[in-house]
Amino acid sequence: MDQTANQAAAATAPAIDLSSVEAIKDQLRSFMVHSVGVDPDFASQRDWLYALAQLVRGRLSEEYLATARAQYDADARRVYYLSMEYLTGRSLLKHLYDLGVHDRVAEALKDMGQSLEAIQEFEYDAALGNGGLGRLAACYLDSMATHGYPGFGYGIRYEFGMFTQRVEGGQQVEHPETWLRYGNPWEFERPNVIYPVRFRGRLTHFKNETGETVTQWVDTTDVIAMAYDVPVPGYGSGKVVKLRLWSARATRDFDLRYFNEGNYIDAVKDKTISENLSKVLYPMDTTLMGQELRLMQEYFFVSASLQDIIARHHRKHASLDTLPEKVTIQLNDTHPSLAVPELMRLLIDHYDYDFQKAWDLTREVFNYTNHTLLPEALETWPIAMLEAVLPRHLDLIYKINFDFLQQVKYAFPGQPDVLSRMSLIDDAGRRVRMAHLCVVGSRRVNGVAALHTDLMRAHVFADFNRMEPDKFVNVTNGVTQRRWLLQANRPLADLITEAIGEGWKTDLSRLKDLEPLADDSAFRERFAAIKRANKQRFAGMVRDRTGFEIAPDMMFDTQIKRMHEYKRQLLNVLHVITLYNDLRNGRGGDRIPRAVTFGGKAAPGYFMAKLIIRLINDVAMVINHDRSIRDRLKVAFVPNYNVSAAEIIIPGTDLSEQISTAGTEASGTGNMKFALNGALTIGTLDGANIEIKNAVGDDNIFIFGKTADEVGDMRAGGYHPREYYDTNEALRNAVDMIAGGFFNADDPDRYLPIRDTLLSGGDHFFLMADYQSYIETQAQVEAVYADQDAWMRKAIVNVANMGGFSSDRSIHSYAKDIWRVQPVA
Ligand code: 26V
Repeated sequence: MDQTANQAAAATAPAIDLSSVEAIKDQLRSFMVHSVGVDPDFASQRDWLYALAQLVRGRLSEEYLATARAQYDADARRVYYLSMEYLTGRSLLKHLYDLGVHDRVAEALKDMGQSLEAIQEFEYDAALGNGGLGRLAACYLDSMATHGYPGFGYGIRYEFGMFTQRVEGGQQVEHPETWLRYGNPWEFERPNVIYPVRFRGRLTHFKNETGETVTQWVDTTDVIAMAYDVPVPGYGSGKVVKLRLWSARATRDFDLRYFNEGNYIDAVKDKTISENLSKVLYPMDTTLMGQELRLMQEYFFVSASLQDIIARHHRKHASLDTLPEKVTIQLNDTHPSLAVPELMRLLIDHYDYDFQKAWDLTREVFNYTNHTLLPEALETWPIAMLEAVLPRHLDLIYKINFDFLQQVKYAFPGQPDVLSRMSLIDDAGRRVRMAHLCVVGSRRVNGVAALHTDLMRAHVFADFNRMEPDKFVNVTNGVTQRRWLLQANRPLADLITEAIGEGWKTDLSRLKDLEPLADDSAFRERFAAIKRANKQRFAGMVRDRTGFEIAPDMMFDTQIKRMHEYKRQLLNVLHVITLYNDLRNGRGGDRIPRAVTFGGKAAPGYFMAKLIIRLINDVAMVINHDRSIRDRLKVAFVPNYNVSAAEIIIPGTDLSEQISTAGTEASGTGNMKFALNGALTIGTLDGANIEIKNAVGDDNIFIFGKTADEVGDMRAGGYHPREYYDTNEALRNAVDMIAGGFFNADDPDRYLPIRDTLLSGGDHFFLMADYQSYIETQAQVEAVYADQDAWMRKAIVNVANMGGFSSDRSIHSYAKDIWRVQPVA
């Protein structure tokens, strides 16, 4: 068939019909028989989930094909988002809302004796990410699809996503997450979309006919990357962004000879080794582990993606000269940094470009987002490892570095120390600095919140910023209101729509129209009733997962995020213990009853983070069982915090804890989700908290603690945490109870390491310095909470001013300032 005939065939293919309850029912039965292969009269809830997903996927496929064809026909400039992580969560409800068929489908299922709410529980969370960085990537694809940007995501189809966390004896225990056990109903397997990815081997050099030295990478060990496509629909846009995830396959599968050589068992053994590449997501998001498998994963993903991008470019364009015109690539942190030398390698070794021309093209294609300033999270790879695994890339990195250091010499004459600071190579440690490679190889580099970008320019990339100031820009993070309000908090979404119309769903700035309603007592009552119902639901989850009872008339105070010392869950615990002491000692008569909930995973090898989880559980045991405080304080650690848990916890929270040491949390995005759902924030002047404060106003947020500048000065000028302990009795009591075995009489020394980090280990994250300010600010929170009218007024003002924190705003800003891409009609 020629192309026009194909087009006609696609247009006449029987369409999925979701326009009526009856049509949905007919097709659900049909998919149950033809796709799931089960008799509808005997189908389980999981069977119904799969039949429904097949039906929805069919519609998404139609929309995707139309989107792709329009982009192809328009020869649109495309943006490729390269991310090792996508923290999607569940998709069913999201897709139903995007397609505008949620209520109709719910009704169809009800007619058939099923419940949408019940069957959606059978979907596994797609947890192909650690935390903020992966969730951000998911929000960004949603916004690109909603607004019709020609976006395309690349990632890895990990067989095991983020581990499942269980709490046993108060401690975190990791279990593998087998999310693919029943198959992923959303993906399209593409056995024909495959690329070889090469590793190891050696370099040979020879002179060609024109006398130039040519380098060849030979004797490599190869793995095949095979594609799986996941459609990401926009909201009401009919547009779909493709997320292409790579899975590793042994080349042996494609090489029958190998099996015929007789060593069948060895052949199969080799196969499992190469297929390990896409086996598991690395579950540590800050501490670096210089593991070869991780390096190989990063390269595997980058190489397949670039080969695919070039193949797509070649469908329309004969030459790669036009690559920077048609393609822009966003590097989500340094994890895909090998894309820079990989594109160089492809241009030079496969397409005959000379170094300079290849470098000019490469630097026009890439952009890089930095997501953390923590030194321990900045990726570097040992030179020796690169030499063994990717010798050609190391060779090109040296050449890039040589060329770059010439520019540095020119820009900063007579300053040899600048050369060694800016070099891509850390000579002392014999390592390659991946962030430097990204900066040098990119056209734009962005931070993820105003403060973060400032700090990035002033510290980690200060020299680079002096050399190329226009390269560095800010794009503050955002979250998609389709998942974090429409789907996660339908009652509030409906109330808002009733009040101001539906515009907010694709233009969050419209929420501003809610602001006058903060003074409307009838509106406030409805808003409060919704919060109460959401708290009830949250309390149910706490009961199911911990056995603890928390009551909706308590203040629900929540901290959910990865467990990390810089995020200071321990500061929260110090407040909880202080509160407990007040209550025990009769100083708490007029205190507001509080339920303090924690949730978050610790990296499996992160001793201190795991110890803090255990402390929270020990503290919870003692406080929750102390009858003397008469249910005025409860503490819970909710196991296995993930996207689906967040969808219940966030709408049911009154007080959002965003208490990182100023200057450490790049942006935070949970802070935005909470405020969007009418929680008030207690937080430091860190990351996007600062911008949230500017948006909602000082009276509608609780700010405490040292500023980033103050923390910086104290670090430089000598900080003495012990002085706070010596002079603050409440703080001393709390620390002594932790260290003295008050919460763990069975093993009283358990928490000595916590006291040591605070008192003798330098208290790296300034808990002691911020304690008093935090305690006082928590008291102010209670004073406001005591006046529920005042509280609800502030909560509504928060919602009304969250317009700037939509991922739509972020994406429009990337599109305009960084990518230079336009929506395709
Ligand atoms: C780092 C590493 C290091 C090597 C092993 C695997 C791994 C995986 C992830 C990371 C990234 C850590 C950086 C990160 O997640 N940053 C968070 O990004 C959010 C989105 O921009 C931001 O809101 C958070 O403040 C920031 O901590």
